[in-house]
Amino acid sequence: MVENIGMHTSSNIHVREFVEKYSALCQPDQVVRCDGSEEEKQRLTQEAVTKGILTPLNAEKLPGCYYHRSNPNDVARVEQCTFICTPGPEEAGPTNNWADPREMTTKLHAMLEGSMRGRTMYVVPYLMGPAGSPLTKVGIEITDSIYVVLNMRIMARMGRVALDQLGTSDDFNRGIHSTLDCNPDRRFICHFPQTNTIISVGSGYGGNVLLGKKCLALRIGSWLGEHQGWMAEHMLILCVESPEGEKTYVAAAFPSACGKTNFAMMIAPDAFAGWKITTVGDDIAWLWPDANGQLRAINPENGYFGVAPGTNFASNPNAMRTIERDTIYTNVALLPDGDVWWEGKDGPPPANATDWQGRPWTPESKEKAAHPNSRFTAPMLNNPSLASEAGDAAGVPISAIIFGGRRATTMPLVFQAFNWTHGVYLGATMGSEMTAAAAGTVGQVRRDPMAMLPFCGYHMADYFNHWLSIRRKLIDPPRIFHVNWFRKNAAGEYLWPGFGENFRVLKWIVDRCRGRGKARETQVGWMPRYSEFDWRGLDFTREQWDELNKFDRAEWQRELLWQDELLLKLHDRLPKELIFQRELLISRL
Ligand code: GTP
Ligand code: SPV
Ligand code: MN
Repeated sequence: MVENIGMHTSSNIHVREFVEKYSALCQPDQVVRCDGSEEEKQRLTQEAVTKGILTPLNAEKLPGCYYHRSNPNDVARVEQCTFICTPGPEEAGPTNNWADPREMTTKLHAMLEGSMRGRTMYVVPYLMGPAGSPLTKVGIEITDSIYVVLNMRIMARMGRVALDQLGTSDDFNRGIHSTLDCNPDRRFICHFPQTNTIISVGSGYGGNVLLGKKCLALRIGSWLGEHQGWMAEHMLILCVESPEGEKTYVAAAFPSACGKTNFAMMIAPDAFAGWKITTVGDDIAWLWPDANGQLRAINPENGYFGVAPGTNFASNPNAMRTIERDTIYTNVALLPDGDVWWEGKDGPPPANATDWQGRPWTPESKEKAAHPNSRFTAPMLNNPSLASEAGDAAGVPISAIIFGGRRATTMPLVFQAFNWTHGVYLGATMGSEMTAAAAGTVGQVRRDPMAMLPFCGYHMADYFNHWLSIRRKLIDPPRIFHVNWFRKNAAGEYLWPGFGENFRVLKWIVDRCRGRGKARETQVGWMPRYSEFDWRGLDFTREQWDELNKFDRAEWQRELLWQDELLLKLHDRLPKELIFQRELLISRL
């Protein structure tokens, strides 16, 4: 007999039916319905510690923080195991894995049958978006992982607040997650947009299992957005406030592990006293044209699931302060005193550590102490630079959209699109080197349109069309830009200091949006002249600038051929605007 713990059985009959259906299938020993309370957090945390799922960290240095190691075979998103299950393959398009929804459901249900015997099933109601926002969505995630519950509690508005918003409606995302035996051969992350359902099995890691994040807020979200006239994007949202108090909101799409969290939490260099950057969101934006033709955005999340390596008090002090308390650390290195460490943290490497796989580590060790995709999960409210607007149901008005990739060659520091359509072309043809955030070949350049290649829940060409159609609902569309912080010289060194210095680029972008910044027209777009950049407090020579922004015709020709890889795949549905943009670029080159 299934025992009920926690909150009263939901009064929503659709939630009840959903939970009953999957508890009958998965056959857990008990069902725990989560209410999001502090008492519940304490109880589940204690249980996770008892079971060895979490290790308490040094209570003085890191109060309320815990450490987790995932299975070494399960450390990142797995794109080859991710499926969009629409009635026909053409809806998912050539950039997604497709499976027949009925066949896939049968296969997954067979794996789920009895999968929670001896385990607890947790029912996690959550909101993506601030309560009361027109775009906010309710999700119910069923999971057998206490780690998932405790992460969801940080990443989303979890518990009673979601059931209150749901009322008696059956309009909620149904998420089912079971870790099974964490076998990569039985790992599937499947999306069923038609029934607003997600089933994830065989993984316990991040974007595979925190179903509100990439699965609902991006894959299902993008599908809903296309049908309902809004956009779900892999974007940070920030606010730039000038010393005079002028606020400009900017959204930026960079692929996974390409700098969104850092950019969203950036601090302007000392020379720019009075300038303030605040964070609305660091990973996902939901955008919609409002009744006045203004593009607005909310961050649907409530926390940060951020990359640890490279995070330090010089690169991202706001993140360092954010993760000082009430944070879950996954796959970083553990120090003897219960502190944590990762490559690129402040100070010299520790003399002794335990690596992300639980093995002894010293600075002489050949392997990294922290996994390159090790992460922190931290509450948004911890962020010292949190924007006061971050929880606003009405969202913020967006003035600029930035696309950017990780490119060692070809791409200059920053340029501005000639117009919205050209900007959509820039986003659509964006390339970036692959990172450790997904299983695959790190460093290899691939096309990652709008940083959404792994996250677009429908046909990528229809997605481009959707971008173009949004323009028709905007009176003064955001200006669109392309940036690259990662260009290297022949010795393999970065040509641009990055991090806080990216503020100079941001300031130029804000000035362009406000009709103040100067630029020259180039083959690829509007670019700042060396003399038009604000260099106060930084010694960066014209020669460095020229190398950083060098236009190499041969590289651009190769770039155009690379774009064909993607454009040919999408050709039968590709909007003609993008074909024309490509032709225009060729003729300018
Ligand atoms: P996801 O959470 O995977 O979506 O990643 P993200 O886009 O938020 O990337 P994040 O800000 O976490 O940065 C990823 C890595 O890039 C970290 O190791 C950073 O230290 C590094 N990084 C971020 N910004 C810069 C930059 O301006 N220059 C350089 N060289 N590295 C950067
Ligand atoms: C990303 O890979 O873009 C992330 C981490 O933000 S995950 O939640 O695992 O997708
Ligand atoms: Mn991301």
